[in-house]
Amino acid sequence: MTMRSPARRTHGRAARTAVGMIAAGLVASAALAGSAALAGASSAATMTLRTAADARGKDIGVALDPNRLGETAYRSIADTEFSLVVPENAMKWDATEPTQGTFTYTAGDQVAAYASSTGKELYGHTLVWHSQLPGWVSNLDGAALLAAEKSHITNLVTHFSGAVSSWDVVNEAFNDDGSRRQSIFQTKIGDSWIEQAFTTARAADPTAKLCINDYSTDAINAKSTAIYNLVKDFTARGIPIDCVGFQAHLILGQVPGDLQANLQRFADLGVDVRITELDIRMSTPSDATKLATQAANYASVVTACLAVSRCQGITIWGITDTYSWVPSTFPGQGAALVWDESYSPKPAYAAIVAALGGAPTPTPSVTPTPTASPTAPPASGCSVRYTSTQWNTGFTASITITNTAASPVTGWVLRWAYPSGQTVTQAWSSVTTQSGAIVTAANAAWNPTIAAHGGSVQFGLNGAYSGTNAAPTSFTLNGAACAVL
Ligand code: G2I
Repeated sequence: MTMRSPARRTHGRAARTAVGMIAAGLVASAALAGSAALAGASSAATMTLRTAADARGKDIGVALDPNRLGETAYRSIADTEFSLVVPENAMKWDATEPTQGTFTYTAGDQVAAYASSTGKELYGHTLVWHSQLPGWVSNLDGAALLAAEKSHITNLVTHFSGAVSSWDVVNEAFNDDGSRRQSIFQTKIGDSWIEQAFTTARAADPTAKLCINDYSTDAINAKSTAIYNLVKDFTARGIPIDCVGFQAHLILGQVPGDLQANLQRFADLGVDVRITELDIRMSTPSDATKLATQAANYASVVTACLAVSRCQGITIWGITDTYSWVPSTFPGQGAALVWDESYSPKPAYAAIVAALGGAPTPTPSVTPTPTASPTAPPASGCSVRYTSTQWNTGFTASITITNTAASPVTGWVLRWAYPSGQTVTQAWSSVTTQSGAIVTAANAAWNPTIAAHGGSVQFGLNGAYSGTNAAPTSFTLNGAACAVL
């Protein structure tokens, strides 16, 4: 069998992890220097999906449309949040070989250049797929089609050799019942079309990882078992295959309970696994309850991947809901991605960071070390707005403190009691600790001041609850009671 561990891929992972380690080191030094507040603030200020995933040694990827890179928000999120890009459409057959033997790499090259210039891994998608085929392919007989398949693979893999670290060589080759999809490749070439594709790709670039990719294979079911059996068969016969992609185009509330076990059974065959096209759709419009469920669902997928050491990472199938493929394919459904149509992060964003272990985690047993000056005067007027969205056993809260007094607050400590046994698991933009029901949130190093006459600060937290999740009914700011909005 031809398993391998490409040096280029390993270097990329090591480099990104090193960045995470440096960040962690800075946090540790700050804490050692005696400022837990600074530690929390550093971590919160720099935390992105990418820094959180890097620290866990996982890729966090996005399907990219190079035509959108001119949009500031799109570009900025792509730049900051992701460590891997996959062209959503730019490397497909219709985009790259619209006329037989004539290859157009313009859009694919744009994605490759973007990945290279921003230090991201480039994942190739997809070499052979029954969909988005140019018309000329359908006119070929079996022998000509096999020759065209090999030519297409050889040209693409050679062109992107050294840039693409892994390829979806074959996409969506199976039916839900585990039988082969009756695509043009299957009907005209026969069963061997898949192994011919993998062998051809390996010959064109011996260092790229070669994957098979499909949807509705996230659970243990007839379709995923068919791919499992293909991997076993290829491995036994020495046909190259390195990885299996699980698209995970999921429906709200329907993350398979056996996702982790499914990933693990493939990993146990000796191949890498990856969540390749994650999105979680809902009936539109969205609302706070659906978004909270979606956040929990995204977190579950991340948690499953983290639990499987051969799971390379998670790729989300786009940035903003505006450009998602979902509404045009499933009318009445959408809101499937992590950023909404205004590019605002949805609750799923914080949930993914939290699942990656990225947000600063308070340690309840440690005595709080607020940065508020002991001499800071009690606030003479303040109000607090506390909102939360919750799912089964978790919640995300947003807390806004407004200074209604005539003088600024410099150094703040907000305290409240949780009425129904809630526990804080992560917090950001504050240094938050908990002792029993009492939560103490102090300013981070960078946000100590609340301006007079209506200035405000906002911070957030994730928590766990059981049964009820009642909001706190009173708050004190530097010891003085605040109005509750
Ligand atoms: O269908 C969702 C995904 C399922 N797995 C394989 C993926 O490659 C697939 O991605 C989608 C893209 O997100 C869509 O953007 O594949 C679709 C094609 O089946 C893509 O849609 C196509 C439109 O159908 C075309 O009309 C359009 O010209 O995108 C093309 C480029 O914008």
